Amino acid sequence: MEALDKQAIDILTDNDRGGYTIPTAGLYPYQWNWDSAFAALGFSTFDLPRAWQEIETLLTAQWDNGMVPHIVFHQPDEGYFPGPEVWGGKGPIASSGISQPPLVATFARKIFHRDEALGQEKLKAIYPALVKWHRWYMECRAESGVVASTHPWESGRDNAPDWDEASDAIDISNVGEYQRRDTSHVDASMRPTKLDYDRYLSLLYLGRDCGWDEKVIEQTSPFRVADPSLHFTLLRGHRDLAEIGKLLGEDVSEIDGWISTLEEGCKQIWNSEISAFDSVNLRNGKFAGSLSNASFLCWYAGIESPEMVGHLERILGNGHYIVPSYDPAGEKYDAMRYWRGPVWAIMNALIGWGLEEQGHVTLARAVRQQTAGLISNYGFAEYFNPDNGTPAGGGHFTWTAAVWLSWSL
Ligand code: 9WN
Repeated sequence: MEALDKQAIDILTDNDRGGYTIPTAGLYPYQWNWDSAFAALGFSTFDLPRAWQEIETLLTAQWDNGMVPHIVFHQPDEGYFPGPEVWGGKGPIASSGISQPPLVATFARKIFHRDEALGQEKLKAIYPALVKWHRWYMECRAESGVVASTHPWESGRDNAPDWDEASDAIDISNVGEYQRRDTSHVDASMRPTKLDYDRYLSLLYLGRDCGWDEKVIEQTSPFRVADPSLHFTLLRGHRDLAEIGKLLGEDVSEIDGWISTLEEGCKQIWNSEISAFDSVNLRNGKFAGSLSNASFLCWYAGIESPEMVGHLERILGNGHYIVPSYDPAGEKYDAMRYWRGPVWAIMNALIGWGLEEQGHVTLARAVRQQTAGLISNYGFAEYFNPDNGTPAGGGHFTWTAAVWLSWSL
């Protein structure tokens, strides 16, 4: 295990670009939002000041309206598309125009416990930015009481089956020619399709062309999908933010109100037809019918569900590595294609922590052991095939290394 610890530390160090960490060289040459939360957690196991710096750097990209972007383009790089000029972000640093699952408050609280004196000082400094970001989520994404994704990239689960039905409404006639870069780094069979990318770009242009005006986006975008990854991570994030606020002697009544709203909102993403948490298209009320790894983030959010326990036991019993990003029994299951099947160590970490906190000790142990087994047998890959463990996507991957180092935090 010591050799793997060293390898994981080397990955974080190699991917460090000075104050921020890239997910992996080539494929993802910028700072990504939820990747950085994991990077910070990983760094906190061997370099605490660097861990805080990762979060601080991310927050320097915060927009005036409170949004913390999903990609921060610190230095130009030809290897990624769409880059800063395509996005036309409105923040103090070149960035994308959407956010990503808000893990930072939760992870900052974990990092705080490694040195509470340093932690208290750091939390005090970042608390206002975190409150502003979470308020932006409540005002610009949670108008229905449930947290909506305005772009598949915002949820962090780009080509999940969750978006299929809702994406049919996206007009791609304005998209034109463009040159993808991802498929020059990774085999196209493991990535989203051309149609997926056309749709991603159409939504991007819609946001950019209205100057990222959230009201216009809410009123005109064909795509607004309430999604368990954003809903559960924000609910969990609010809980940790409230604890941070109390620690700092702040009035947290506004945050408590957000928690109640989102607890109530969980009912809206419960699909009784499949007895699971699911995504729902807010434009027509249709459920996606997708049991995904985000469905299993309920425990991370402090929400109990015997039915979800049942699903996880079934998938485990069928001999798959857990937790696949889409139900292997589902008709859209694709074991190597990104968020349509593969296992992601980061999602496993969130799910495993949630299970443990809610007292599902045996399942938590199974998720943890399988994740550790996948990494030790197949390396620090971006994701893994649930049928046989084959590593897929990018390698030398920051958040997979971070999961390896920080699971016990
Ligand atoms: C778009 C960096 C990111 C992750 C996402 C993952 C993938 C980007 C892409 O890589 O998305 O944001 O270009 O494919 O889906 O969760 O944050 O690792």
